[in-house]
This record gives sequence, structure tokens and C-alpha cells, in this order.
Amino acid sequence: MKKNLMSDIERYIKSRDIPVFAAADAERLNQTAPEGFRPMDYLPGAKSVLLLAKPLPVSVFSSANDPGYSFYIRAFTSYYNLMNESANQISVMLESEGFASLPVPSYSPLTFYRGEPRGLISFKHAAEAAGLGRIGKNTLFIHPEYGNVLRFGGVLTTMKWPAVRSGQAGAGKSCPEGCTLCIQACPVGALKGGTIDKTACMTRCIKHVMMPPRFMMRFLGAVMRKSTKLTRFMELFTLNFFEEYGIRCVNCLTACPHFPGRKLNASASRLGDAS
Ligand code: B12
Ligand code: SF4
Ligand code: SF4
Repeated sequence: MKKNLMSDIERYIKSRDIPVFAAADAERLNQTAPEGFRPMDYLPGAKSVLLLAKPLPVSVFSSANDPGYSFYIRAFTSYYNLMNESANQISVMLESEGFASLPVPSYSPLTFYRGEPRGLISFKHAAEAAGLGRIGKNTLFIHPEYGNVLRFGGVLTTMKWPAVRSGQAGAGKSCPEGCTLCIQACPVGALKGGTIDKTACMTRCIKHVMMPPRFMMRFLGAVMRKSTKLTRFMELFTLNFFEEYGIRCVNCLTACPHFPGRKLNASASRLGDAS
């Protein structure tokens, strides 16, 4: 029965045109992820984190006459919907065979941890643990075939997925030695030593009428560190606008040698543009 279930799920994923699928060992992630963001914190008894991912068409990042990134925004929004729908369906299939399963939101809702935004489960860390590729200095995930344009979704499940590839983290290429292109391309200096100043990035790259300016967000972050009430309020507040939002910056992605669009359209006007 488990074998049929697995092939049914794999067939379903193919039918949704999702080319990347892998499983990370949830028990191993329980050891490495911070408390509150481990698979076991959301699904006690979780055995696997199933990962789904699909590359965006690269032309959406650099279309002419599109200062508002309209093509990009529509493309990733529909991918997040696809990932959420597919994760729901996979969870239903697993549950029909008795395995408790939680579809992980592809983006929103966010939580705030010590005043900074976080997902419930970090897909890029799970993908690295599944041996799918590496996290670069821009803190984004690099896949050996699809580069840095994958968008993720996933499922936590109590089913032990046999093809789990835990322990083989590090497949594919990481950052070439000495490369700092993403760090230089960031207009707000948010990237440093493989870490990201999330407040600086968020207030620059997310375009929304309700997004507080950076100085205000820093202040709110400092208060949130001490106040669970304000943290909960900010989670509700961002739930509202992270469903539909604009984008103002993708520089750390397009400046990277792992951005597949560099090969496709070397003359694209936004590549390396730090405006
Ligand atoms: C919150 C969030 C943001 C925040 C914070 C970004 C960040 N780098 O953490 C903001 C709003 C700034 C943001 C911006 C962007 N985001 Co974003 N974001 C998320 C979200 C929802 C959660 C990420 C998260 O939890 N980060 C917090 C933790 C993981 O980060 P950390 O501080 O680096 O963690 C440290 C420790 O706490 C610890 N740790 C934390 N968790 C874990 C877990 C394990 C197992 C381990 C070992 C360690 C560990 O290790 C880290 C190093 O010390 C994910 C979706 C998801 N659920 O994964 C998308 C996601 C990361 N975003 C994505 C994208 C594309 C973007 C943007 C390009 C959007 C844009 N501009 O168009 C930018 C890129 C900015 C950048 N260079 O990272 C994609 C990335 C895809 C990819 N190929 O990597 C994701 C995966 C969404 C998706 N569904 O595909 N994002
Ligand atoms: S998305 Fe823009 S602001 Fe955010 S880290 Fe990348 S380059 Fe910096
Ligand atoms: S630009 Fe260079 S340093 Fe940054 S993520 Fe890409 S390869 Fe790594």
C-alpha cells in the first residue's frame, strides 16, 4: 500500500508540472533547526519533510518596460498558489492512508522571531538537508540544474519516505571562492558573511502601502523582542499584506552567476542594477 501511495503522489506531482521533488529526514532537521521551527514543533512524530519546487521563467525578472515587476509578481504568486494546492492534495493522499500530514505554507503566514520575519519551516535548509543543492552567500538556495530561481512548497508527514537522502547535503555547486556579486548588488547592504539583515531586505524588497519604513520596522522589531502581544499583532498585520504584495528588488538573485537568466539574456537591463 505504501508503495502505491508513493507512486500515486509522484504521479500527482508530475501531473502538476512540478519537476523537483525530494524528501528530507524530519528527525535530522529536528536536531539542526532552531527550537520553534523544527518539524516536530508543528507535527509531533513527523518523519519526513517532502519538498516540491519549480523554476520561474527567467524572463519575468528582467522584462523591458516593467518597472513594477508585474510579470515576476504574477509568476511567483501563481507558483505559491500551485505549491499550496499541491501540498494540500498530497497531505490528503497521505492522510487517507493514515499518515498525519501538514501542508507547509509556501510563503505567508510569517512568524516574527526576535523581531524578524521567519517562515514556519525553512524550505532552503530542508532542501539542503535533502541533498538537493546548496545555500549561497545571498542566503538563497542554488540547485545544480535550475540555479537560484526555484520556488518551494512542502509537506510535513509522519510517513517515513524511503527515498530520503539525508546526510548527502551539499549536492551541486555553491559560491565560487571570492565571489561577492550579491553582496555588492544589494542596495541596502543587507548581506554579510552568509547572513541577511531581514529587516533591511524586507523593507527594501517588499512593496506594499502598509509596509512601515525601515527605521519604523527596526523600532517595532526592538519592541517585538520584548512583547509577545506586538509580535502576534505584527503576524496578523503581515498576514494581510503578504498575500498580495509588490516587489522592488531582486538584485541578489539576478547578480548571481547561478541566475539562469544570465545565460539566456546577458543584456537584460536589470541585471546587476542596484537602483
Ligand atoms: C521570511 C522570508 C523572507 C524574509 C527573510 C529572508 C531570509 N533569507 O530568511 C524576507 C522578507 C527578507 C525575504 C526576502 C526574499 N525572499 Co523569502 N522567504 C521567507 C520565508 C517565508 C521564510 C524564510 C525563513 O524562515 N528565514 C529565517 C531563517 C531560516 O533564516 P536564517 O536567519 O538565515 O536562519 C539561520 C538560523 O536561524 C538557522 N536556521 C533557521 N532555520 C533553520 C533550519 C535548519 C534545518 C537549519 C539547519 C538551520 C536553520 O540557520 C540560519 C543560519 O544561521 C521563505 C519560505 C520558507 N518557509 O522557507 C521565503 C523564501 C526563503 N524566500 C524566497 C525568495 C525568492 C525571496 C526573495 C528573492 C524575494 C524577492 N525579493 O523577490 C528575497 C530574497 C532575500 C534573500 N537574499 O534572502 C524563496 C527562496 C527560494 C530559493 N531559491 O532560495 C523562499 C524559500 C520562498 C519559496 N517558497 O520559495 N524572504
Ligand atoms: S532582495 Fe534586494 S534588498 Fe533583499 S537582500 Fe537581495 S539585493 Fe538586498
Ligand atoms: S553572487 Fe556569488 S557569492 Fe552571491 S550567492 Fe551567487 S555565487 Fe554566491
